[in-house]
Amino acid sequence: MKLYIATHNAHKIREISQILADCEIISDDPQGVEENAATFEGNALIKVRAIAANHPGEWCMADDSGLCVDALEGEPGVRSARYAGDNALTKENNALLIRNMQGVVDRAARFVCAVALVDPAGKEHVVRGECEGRIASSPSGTEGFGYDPLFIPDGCEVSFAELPAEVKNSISHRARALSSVRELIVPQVNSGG
Ligand code: ITT
Repeated sequence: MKLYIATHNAHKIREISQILADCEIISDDPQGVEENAATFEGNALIKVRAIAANHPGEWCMADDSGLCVDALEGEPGVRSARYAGDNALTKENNALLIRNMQGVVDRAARFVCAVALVDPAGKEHVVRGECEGRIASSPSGTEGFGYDPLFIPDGCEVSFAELPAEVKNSISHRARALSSVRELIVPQVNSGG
C-alpha cells in the first residue's frame, strides 16, 4: 500500500522505508508550514495536515521527533532540529548539546517520535514511540543522523551511530511509533479500506 510522508528529511524517509518495508513510501514536501506547536504530536499534525489534501483517499503521515534530556528539563525537545538556532547544522546542534552537558552527572535522555496519520476516510490518528538512553560525553559513530552519535540507548554500550541501521531500526523511538502505525494500517488494508 502507498503511504505519503510529509517530510524534508531524507534520513527519516530511509528509516521509515526500512521499518515499513512492505509499504510504498512516497515523500511529499509539507510546504510553508511553521512547526510552532508545543508538543511533538501537535507538530506532527501540522505537517500531515499540510499534505493530506493533496492525496484524498490515501494514507498520509508525518513524523515529529526529537531528543529530550532530563538534566536540560526536556530540551532540545520539540526544538531539536533548531537547538542551536534556526537553520542550524547538525554539527552545531550536537556541539551545543555537548557543551550544555559538560560536567552534568545525570545523563538520562530519551528520543521521542510522534507520528500523525490521516486515513483514507480523512480521520486523524496520533501515536508515539520513545527510546530511553543516555547522552555520551563525546560523539562516536557514523551511522544514522542528527544526535545519533551522542545517544547511547539503554542496554547498549555504543551510540545509535555505531549500531547497524537494522539494529537502530528495531529498537528506536521511530520503530516503536511505526509499530503502532502498522497496527492501525493493517486492519484497514485487510478490510479493503
Ligand atoms: P521534517 O520536519 O521535514 O520531517 P526535521 O528534520 O525538521 O524534518 P523534526 O522537526 O521532527 O524533523 O526534527 C527532528 C530532529 O530531531 C532531527 O532534525 C534530529 O536532529 C533529531 N532526531 C529525530 N529523530 C532522530 C533520530 O532517529 N536520530 C537522531 N536524531 C534525531
